[in-house]
Amino acid sequence: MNDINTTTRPDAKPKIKRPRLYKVMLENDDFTPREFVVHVLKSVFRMTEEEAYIVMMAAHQQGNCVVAVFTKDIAEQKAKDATDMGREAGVPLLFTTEPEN
Ligand code: TYC
Repeated sequence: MNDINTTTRPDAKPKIKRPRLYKVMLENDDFTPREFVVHVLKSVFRMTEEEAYIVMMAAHQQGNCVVAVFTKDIAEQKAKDATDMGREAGVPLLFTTEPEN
């Protein structure tokens, strides 16, 4: 089977689909200091201080907040790296992933 179906069927639909995207969610907790959450968001998700503060406060007030959206592998790696920074600092900071729609 040829990989580009338009070679033999010029009117065929292209078969390349966008990968499913995954949200990285920041979960609130009662123990992690606000400044530490901001530090992790800046470090792992390359946010500015202002962006990180807004996301941290949204999670603090709502219970959780979407941090960013990535392909599955990147979302899972970033959620792990960010959660590990909390664990290494002895706080229960948690980032999770979930498919978008
Ligand atoms: N709720 C924490 C506090 O009051 C701060 C915090 C915000 C922790 C967001 C986690 O995802 C979080 N110290």
